[in-house]
Amino acid sequence: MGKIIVTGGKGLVGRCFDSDRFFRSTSTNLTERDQVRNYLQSVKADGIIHTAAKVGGVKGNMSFPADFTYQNLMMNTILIEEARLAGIRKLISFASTCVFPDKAEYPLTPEQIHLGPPHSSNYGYAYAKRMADVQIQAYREQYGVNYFSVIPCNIYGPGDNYDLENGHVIPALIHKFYLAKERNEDVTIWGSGNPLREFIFSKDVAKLVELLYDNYDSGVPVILSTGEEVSIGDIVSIIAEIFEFKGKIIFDKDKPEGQFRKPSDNSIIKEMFPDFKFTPVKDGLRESVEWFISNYPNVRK
Ligand code: GFB
Repeated sequence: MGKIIVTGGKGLVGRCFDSDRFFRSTSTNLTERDQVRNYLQSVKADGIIHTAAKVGGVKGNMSFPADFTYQNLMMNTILIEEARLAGIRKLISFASTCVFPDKAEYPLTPEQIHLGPPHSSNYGYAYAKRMADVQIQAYREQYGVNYFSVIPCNIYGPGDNYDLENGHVIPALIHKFYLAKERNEDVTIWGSGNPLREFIFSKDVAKLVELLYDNYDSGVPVILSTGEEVSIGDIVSIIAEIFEFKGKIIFDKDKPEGQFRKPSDNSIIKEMFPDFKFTPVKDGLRESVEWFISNYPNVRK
C-alpha cells in the first residue's frame, strides 16, 4: 500500500491521520507552486488527502473574504495540477456544507452544489471550494484521474483553532467558557442560539475519509455528516455543563448568525458503511474540552 500525503497535517482533521500509512505535510506553502512541486517530488506518494485550507468561522469569513477566496483558490488549483503532473492517481479534496446554495432544497445533496449563490457570509470560501470540484471533474474527464471531493458538515474536535473572533463556534465557546470560569465572568454567545448545525467529530471524519480512499471511485462528491441537527443553544448548554459553569450566559443578537441551517443528505456514506458509529456530540465535546484544558495555553488561538 503506497504512501498517502495529508496536507494540513497539523490541522483539526489532518492531525487525525496518524497511522504510518500517512505522510502529514505541515510546512509546505501550498500557494507556492515550486514548493508544492518539490514536495511532491521528494515524497513520491500514491495518493493525497487534501485537508489544508484557509478556514474560519462566520465572522472570520465575513472579515477576510479576499483571503478566503485567494488562498483557497491558489492552494487547490496548484495542488490538483501538480498532483496530476506528479502522477498521483487518487486525491480527495475537502469542501464544506457551506458551499451549497443558501436557498436550496433540504436535505442538501451533491447535485445542488452549483444551483445558486452560497450564503453571503462565506461566498469567497464557498466559490473557491466549488471551483476545486469543477477542476476535479474536469481532470477526471480529461486525465482519467480518480480525484473526488468530500463535503463535511461543521467539524469539531481536539487541536482546533481557538481564535475567539475568527474561529468556529465550538472551539470559540470552549475557549470562552474556560476563560469565564478562570476569571469568574459571564459568557457571551453570538446570536439567538436558534440556528441549527450538523456537527461531526474530527476523528470520525478521518476514519470515513480513509474508508472512502480505499473503497470509493466515483466523481460524485461525498457528504460527510451525521444527519443530526443540533441548535447552537443546545451546544452551549452541553459545554456549560461539561465546565460546570454557574455564571450568566448572554445571547448577543447583534453578532452574526450565518445561515439558519444546512441539513445535508449523508446517504452515500450510510449506504457504503451502514455500521459506521458516529461519536455522540456529548462525548466528542467532552473529549474536546478535556484536550483544551490539558493543553491550554499551548493551543492555536
Ligand atoms: O462555527 P460558525 O462560526 O460557522 O458559527 P457557520 C456557527 C453558529 O454559531 C452561528 C453561532 O450561528 C454563530 O452565530 N455562534 C455563537 C458563534 N457563538 C459563537 C462564537 O463565539 N463564535 C462563533 N464563530 N460562532 C462556517 C462557514 O459557517 O461554517 C465556514 O462560514 C465553514 O466557511 C464552517 O463552512 C464549517 O456554521 O455559521
